[in-house]
Amino acid sequence: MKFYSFWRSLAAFRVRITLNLKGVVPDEVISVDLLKGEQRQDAYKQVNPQMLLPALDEGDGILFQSVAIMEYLDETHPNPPILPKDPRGRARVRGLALIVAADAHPLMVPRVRNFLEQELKLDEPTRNRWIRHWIGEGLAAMEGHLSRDKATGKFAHGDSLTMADICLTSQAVGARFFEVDTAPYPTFRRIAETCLAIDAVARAHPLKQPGAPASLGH
Ligand SMILES: N[C@@H](CCC(=O)N[C@@H](CS)C(=O)NCC(=O)O)C(=O)O
Repeated sequence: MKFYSFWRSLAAFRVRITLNLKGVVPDEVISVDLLKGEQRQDAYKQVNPQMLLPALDEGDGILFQSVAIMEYLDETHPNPPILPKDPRGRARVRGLALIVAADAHPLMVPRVRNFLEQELKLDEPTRNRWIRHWIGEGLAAMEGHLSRDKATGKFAHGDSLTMADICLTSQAVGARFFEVDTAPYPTFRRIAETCLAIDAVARAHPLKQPGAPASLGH
């Protein structure tokens, strides 16, 4: 198994958590440096034409998109499960996961930030306003669901960790990277803290990966 990853990638973080939870160790972790734009070079474009991390290769065709990869790992390594058994629960967990993976996180990735800077010529404070706005919208949406729904427990769905928690945790770390205060979202924050205290999650943290700085300096 080859895992294409980068320390800072929040989508790769989601897959790292899943791999750790399931005790799967890739044979090779290939770092694609997003800060140097390596994802747009031919070598990686051959791997993933979308030029995004993460990607997983088990020798029979590339897997891409973190949610699809997490579900694949859940189906191939069922223990511990990261989706509930019941259809309604699965739909809720997928919905919460997609608030992050499909709606909030895609608005803050390098290709969007680069376009805002290089094509739209937005200065750094304006770009940061964009990023923080969309992070805040995602956090508010998550908090709205989590705080009102009886299905929320110790974790986002009941008392065991699911794909919703994995995505939630990635966005909590993203909020930290961009200095967004999560205090207005107490249920979200509580669950993120619970998840980050779990060894499989803590070990997957972006700042714990090879090549990562000790901190982001803020
Ligand atoms: N929806 C995708 C998002 C993938 C994504 O945007 N990955 C980022 C890193 S977290 C990336 O590779 N960005 C490269 C770029 O924006 O140029 C997923 O969940 O896998």
